[in-house]
Amino acid sequence: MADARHHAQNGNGNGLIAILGAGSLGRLWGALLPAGAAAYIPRPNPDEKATPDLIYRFQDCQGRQYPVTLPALDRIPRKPEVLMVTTKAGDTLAALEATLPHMEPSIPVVLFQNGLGSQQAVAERWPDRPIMAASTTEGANRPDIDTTVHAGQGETWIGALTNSASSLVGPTVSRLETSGLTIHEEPNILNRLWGKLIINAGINPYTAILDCANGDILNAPLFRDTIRQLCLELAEVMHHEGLPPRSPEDMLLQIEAVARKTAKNTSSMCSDARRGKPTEIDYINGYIVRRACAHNLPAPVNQMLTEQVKRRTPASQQPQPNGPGVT
Ligand code: KPL
Repeated sequence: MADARHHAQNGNGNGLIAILGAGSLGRLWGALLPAGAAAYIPRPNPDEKATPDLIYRFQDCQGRQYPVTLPALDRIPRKPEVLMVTTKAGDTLAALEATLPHMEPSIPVVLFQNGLGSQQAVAERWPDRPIMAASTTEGANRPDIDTTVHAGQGETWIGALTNSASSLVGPTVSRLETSGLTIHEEPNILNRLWGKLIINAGINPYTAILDCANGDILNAPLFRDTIRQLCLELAEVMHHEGLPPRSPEDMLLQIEAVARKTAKNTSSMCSDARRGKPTEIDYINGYIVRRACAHNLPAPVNQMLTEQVKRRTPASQQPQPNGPGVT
């Protein structure tokens, strides 16, 4: 198998793109960015002297497979010029606390987390750094530990969260476009992230509780009996957050359309729950509950789904949300 990445644009002369978080999404970008342009940031490991390269098999959307070797950042003499953060929402703040002190204050940081809450916590923690958030519909999964599959071609939107990020969104998008993926500048990234939150709030917890594929929620009594109320709660909270109005009816149609389109998929939350891993419930329905609370609004369906998903996850594995103060 030859490494099919486009060596022509190998990033020589440019700074590196550093990837923090080597899950499916981080490995997807690691495979698609030009060879030599990206490196991964390993977890701190005091026992290990030499950090190994990350070696895995990558399968593209056409089913072609090739090997990828992603070097560890600490073994490359070039400085990173962009930091992509592809950690789980609940791990992000701690991962950045360990990483950012070693990075130039001017490096653009692009947050790829699901849901909401973790991105604002990072922007509040480092308000003077150029922090951006990304919303992506690229689909990637890892059917086994050594393989990453690009399961569905999507699009990515990137927008500024802090003032100093505003002028850097364009250059960062151009740099990441060397992956061949479709990326847009997004002037209102929070609104875009709320759009994705609607879908995740209306699909993910049901799949985790019912332990089923996305399409199977559509006829389940739990979904049918509560989804309208969930959409009403979302519309109220979004209105109080000052976001452009969206009708609960449209939200329902959108949720059902995505559940049908991805009928055979196992959602990220169902997959985490099945593997006994921490889910991102605190950044999806749990975030909606926290925002509802902040506006003195009831959110009983989001609350019930949050509690039921947590009941499925062992207590020791539950993530800690970034606190009620996070907006
Ligand atoms: O984004 C998703 C997820 O699994 O987190 C959906 C849209 C539900 C697709 O599976």
